[in-house]
Amino acid sequence: MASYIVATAALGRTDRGEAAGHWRAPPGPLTTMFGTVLPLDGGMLFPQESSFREVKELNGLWDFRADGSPNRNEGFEKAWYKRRLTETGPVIEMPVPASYNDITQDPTLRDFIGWVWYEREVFVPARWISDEGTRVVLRVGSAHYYSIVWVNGEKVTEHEGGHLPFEAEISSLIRKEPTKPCRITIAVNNTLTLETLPPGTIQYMNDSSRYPDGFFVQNIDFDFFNYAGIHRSVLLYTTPKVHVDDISVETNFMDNTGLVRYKVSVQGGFNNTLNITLMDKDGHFVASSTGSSGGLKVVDVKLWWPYLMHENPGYLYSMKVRQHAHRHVGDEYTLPVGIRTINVTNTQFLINNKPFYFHGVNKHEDSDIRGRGFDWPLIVKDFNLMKWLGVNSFRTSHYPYAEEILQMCDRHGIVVIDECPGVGIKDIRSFRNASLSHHLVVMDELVRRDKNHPSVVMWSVANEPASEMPPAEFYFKTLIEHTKALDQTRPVTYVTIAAADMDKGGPYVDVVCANSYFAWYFDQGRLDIIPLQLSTHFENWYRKYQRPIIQSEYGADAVPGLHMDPPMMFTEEYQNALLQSYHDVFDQKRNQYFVGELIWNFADFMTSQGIYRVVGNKKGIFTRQRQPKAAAFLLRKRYWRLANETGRLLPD
Ligand code: GCB
Repeated sequence: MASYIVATAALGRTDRGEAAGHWRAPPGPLTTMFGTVLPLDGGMLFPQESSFREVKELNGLWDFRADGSPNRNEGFEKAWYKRRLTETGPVIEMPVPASYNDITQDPTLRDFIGWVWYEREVFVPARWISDEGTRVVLRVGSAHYYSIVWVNGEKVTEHEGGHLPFEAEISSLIRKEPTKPCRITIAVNNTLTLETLPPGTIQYMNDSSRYPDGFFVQNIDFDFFNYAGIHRSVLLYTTPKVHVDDISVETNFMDNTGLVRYKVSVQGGFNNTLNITLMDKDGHFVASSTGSSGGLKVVDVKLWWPYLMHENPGYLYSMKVRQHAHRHVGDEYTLPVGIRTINVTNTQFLINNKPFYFHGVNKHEDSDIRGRGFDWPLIVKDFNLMKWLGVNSFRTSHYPYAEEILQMCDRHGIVVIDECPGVGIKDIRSFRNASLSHHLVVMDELVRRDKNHPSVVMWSVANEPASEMPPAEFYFKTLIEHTKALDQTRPVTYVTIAAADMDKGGPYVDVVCANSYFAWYFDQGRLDIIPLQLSTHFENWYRKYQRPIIQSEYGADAVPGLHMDPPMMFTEEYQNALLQSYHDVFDQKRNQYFVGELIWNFADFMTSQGIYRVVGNKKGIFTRQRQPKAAAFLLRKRYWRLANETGRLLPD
């Protein structure tokens, strides 16, 4: 069970943090109690088909109902999970995966806060039921924010957190009533609290002369719409009873020889034999080994290189893990493996011992109608746009993205800074032990899911927290040390906006990731201050911490089609001119300690409504529909030039 004892030096006491356990609902009408969750008692391998495993996707239309009762608790009071959802009230059809917010014409559903209920029936193949040696697992790729899952009215799991997968073994349950279809009910609650990631608060408006009875709003301190629902695929998959539960690889090389160190864990039985075989891209044998841990030597290694750094980027070997169990069928799982190293010096970010310069983007999982729902056409279009731009990297601002996206990054050589949902941590009460212990669990879940992706080169534990607050120092020191202990092969950062932030967290991060919005949020319209302010800013960072620096965000809103020359804020000309001024400074620092630039943002994206946002954040260089603004062409020219100057393989 992943729960952490958090020693709070600052408060001088020790407290037991319940990991992702009793999710504390906001006071008042949304209260419901949950059981304890055991999130990390196994691996979380991406489901895959093999001769021994099957996958059945449950995507499509589900029955759906939002619990509009005043306390949002009617579904629990009336046990909606016990019967078909159609028997307890009206339902609508809801696509999965998708956010539910933008699907209907109903503004109350768009801004709904509380429990929504999804249900669908599925036929489980008869042989999955009759074969006692088959293990059947129900998996949800992600659902935002808190989920409870029932199968045929029995609770099988619950999970806190909106961007990471969770699953439950349901073999014995479906064998109870083998001839009946299997009814899956998933209740999802998007309420954010001071202890959730990201945090939020519910505020009741009690002035009855201005607000109706029970009126409340959800306050958040982050700049994107809190989309909700089942955002990634729901699957049933099988494994043999005795099965490969988890695999970890670490890679290295010396001269022409690569090394893959591996660890495999098997669940469900003993007396296992494990055969590990590494094959190259063409399926040719490369190396083999036996046992649950060991090393594979790769002669004439083909390294995993980033896009634009090598003529053959994203080279992946396949590591086949074949497990034979006494009197059982055995199992097989094949993991793609990229052999590469990451190192950070005081001034450089090294991939395979060569300096790597990030020229990339920050993204969001965000699009019209789907919200944050997984969508292949969008994902492939985004990769094509990134390649057109000459992007070699992106940051998963501000939460973990779908695994399928990381798999594409592995194959295409797109480098990833993998960020957890630690965004908007601004309230001092969100630095308490309950928050910290949940944040630690989220890092456990993130590293467990993404540890084997060669594209992931750095972990980001947070974005722009209020690090000037006294408890922040202990909070981030604990978080960063914990993450480094989980994975000793990758650097760790948190993304900062204010110089004051780093006074506390700076010594612990391996790379300084600094956001800044000169001539936008400050000195509005004054592009002429950028050279001075930006270079002073960089010099101060470097003098103080002697770490490589990445400009992890910079940009300006531009309403597509709005023009003014001389440039004025919100025009395409201003966005271009602001980027250009930043680029001039980047180019001065590039050969010193400055190792990357990530534009904010790849595309326009939805936010909550407010006077600073005109139907969302418009800092995209593409519109939300993925059409280029003028800045896309500016950046494209620059990135291809940078690729030629920095990306070629430097001679030894
Ligand atoms: C930031 C945040 C990002 C915002 C952006 C902006 O510093 O990290 O989430 O969207 O600024 O446009 O204000």
